[in-house]
Amino acid sequence: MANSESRLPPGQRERPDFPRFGLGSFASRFPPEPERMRLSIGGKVGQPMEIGALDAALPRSEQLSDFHCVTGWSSRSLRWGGVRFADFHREIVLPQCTPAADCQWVVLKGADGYRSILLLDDLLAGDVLLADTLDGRPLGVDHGAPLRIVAPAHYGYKNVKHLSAIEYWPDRSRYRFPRPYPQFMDHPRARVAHQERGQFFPPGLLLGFYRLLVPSSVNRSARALRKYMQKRNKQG
Ligand SMILES: Nc1nc2c(c(=O)[nH]1)N[C@H]1C(S)=C(S)[C@@H](COP(=O)(O)O)O[C@H]1N2
Ligand SMILES: [Mo]
Repeated sequence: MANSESRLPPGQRERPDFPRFGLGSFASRFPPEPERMRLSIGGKVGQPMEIGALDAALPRSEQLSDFHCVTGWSSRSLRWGGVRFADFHREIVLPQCTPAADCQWVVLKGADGYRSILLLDDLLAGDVLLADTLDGRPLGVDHGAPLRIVAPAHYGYKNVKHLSAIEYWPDRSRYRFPRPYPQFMDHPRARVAHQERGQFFPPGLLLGFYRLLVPSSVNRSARALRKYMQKRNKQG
């Protein structure tokens, strides 16, 4: 497992903190009801379904993992809690929704309009969580309340926050990286160890460009969060 003694993957630099992070317009987007879990399971399935809580019978899991944003920053040894995606898939999705046998891809959608896609095989890895706690506390709106994907072997942009839908599909034809992100930013697998940062351009070039965006994106995300919290506090 990733820990503080292990070396960082290629191109990554450690940050002492774990900032809220969203590029472009996503810095100032929030889910309408971050305290309420509503997760739909769909796509090419026999029976779509909507759930309002993780089944209490599913085994809970805690893990320490490093988090790697494609823009080059990493936060180390984050303590996530939740349910393994593999357990959820096997215990809930397979028996109750029956995805078609040829569904290799899974689209993950966030309640803020964000989305990403991963191979089902990648999501079934033992360190992929449907996480609802960080550091032993329920996820805050900054880090994906009420539920997010944690897939440590994949760049941050695959780790969808505010998870609202999981869709099973045979191919990637129904999926598009959310606007205003250009397609080159979206690698189908985005494995950190292989520096699959994006498409069409070499990873070093993307990284050089991305690094320039980090300070302003971190600031913008933090400012938007402060504004959001002020508004919420006023509303009571
Ligand atoms: N719903 C949603 N999920 C998202 C994003 C987003 O803007 N919205 N940004 C992605 C990116 S680029 C990164 S690096 C991580 C950041 O997670 P954090 O804000 O908890 O640090 O979330 C990813 N998941
Ligand atoms: Mo990111």
